[in-house]
Amino acid sequence: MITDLRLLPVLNSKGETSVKVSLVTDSGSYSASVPSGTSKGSNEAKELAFEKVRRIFPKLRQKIIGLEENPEKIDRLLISTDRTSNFRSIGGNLALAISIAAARAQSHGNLWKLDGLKENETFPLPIGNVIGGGAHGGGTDWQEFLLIPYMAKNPLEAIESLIHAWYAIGDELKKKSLLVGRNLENAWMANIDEEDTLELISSIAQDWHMRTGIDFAASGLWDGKCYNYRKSGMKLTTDKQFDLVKETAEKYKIWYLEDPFHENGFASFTALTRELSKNHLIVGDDLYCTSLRRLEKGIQEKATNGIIIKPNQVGTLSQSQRVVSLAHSKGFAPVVSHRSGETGDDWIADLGILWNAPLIKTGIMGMERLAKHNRLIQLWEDVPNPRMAELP
Ligand code: 2PG
Ligand code: MG
Repeated sequence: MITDLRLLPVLNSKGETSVKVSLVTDSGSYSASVPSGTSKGSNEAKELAFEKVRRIFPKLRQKIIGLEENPEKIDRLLISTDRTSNFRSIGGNLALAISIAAARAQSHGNLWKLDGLKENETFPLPIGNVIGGGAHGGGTDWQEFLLIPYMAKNPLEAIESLIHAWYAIGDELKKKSLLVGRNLENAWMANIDEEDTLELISSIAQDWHMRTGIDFAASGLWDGKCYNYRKSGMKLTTDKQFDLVKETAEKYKIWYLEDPFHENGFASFTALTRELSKNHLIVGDDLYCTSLRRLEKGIQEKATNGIIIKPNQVGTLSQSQRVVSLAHSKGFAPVVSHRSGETGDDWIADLGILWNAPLIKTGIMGMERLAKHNRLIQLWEDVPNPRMAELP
């Protein structure tokens, strides 16, 4: 039974005050902190400022104390108390902190086995962000240039190779006097355009036997008519953006393509998926916002073959879980993801295993990112019959 529930402020990696909840049951105390994004989709659950959450919290606390630690039931209570479609009243951030703390309580702190043990536990391959731009900071308009150590035999090998590649890229940028610093996710910021970035990451990916990816975060470029490239002054129509994305993917063999079009550009996604899905993973992030309704539309329109899962885009674990199940059943790869404003909490690592996700976006450096890697590294030692995910 839940005997106490506390709300605590916690600073995230952007220095903002985020929500942490600590839930006490007869068996112990379980907490959860929630992250915050920068390039957010307009269909995400509403995040409320900590002071507002503090005012709302007592009412919820009263309803939850005395209940069993049944996460599904608690999620239903959160949804019915809120009474809006996007957690406008109680905040998606507060809802998610409670939802995860409850699931942690139910699984005695081992979220990865919330649904019981599987015969084999599959560990997701990490996607590391090496060079940044867009809203996260950096020289390019595209937000993230990514590496995937798809041949890694275990999480330690995967993260070690990402760290080596990250250093190698930093050294190269320094040598050419292009390095500016690190951005929100500790990806390198440099005086470098898209093309030179692609050349650099392609050669590093080859050296380290990795696949490459891009998160275009193209909603940030879209003004309702065109995709605006602020650095080069280029303004691309939908058709021209499509050509650029396709050419880039083919010329540089970019396997992973996230949000190449704006959040309502379903038709562009469908056209790209029709042409590239055999050899590429086309992933919707702002496109779906971890919403079941939007994924249903994506399935119907064959918009992508992958979906980013960010529980704070929707507000509870059970809603996220339903999106993951639907994605799996339709052959869409679920990619569990961090946010640019992360706390030291590591629950996405557990969710990657629990949900059988082939990939996890975690970033590389910074303790808030390494916390997730460390959790995967440690679970690899503890979990019976672990195996790494394999990519097609
Ligand atoms: C993204 C994320 C994480 P943000 O766009 O995929 O890298 O960024 O949290 O700012 O939405
Ligand atoms: Mg994204």
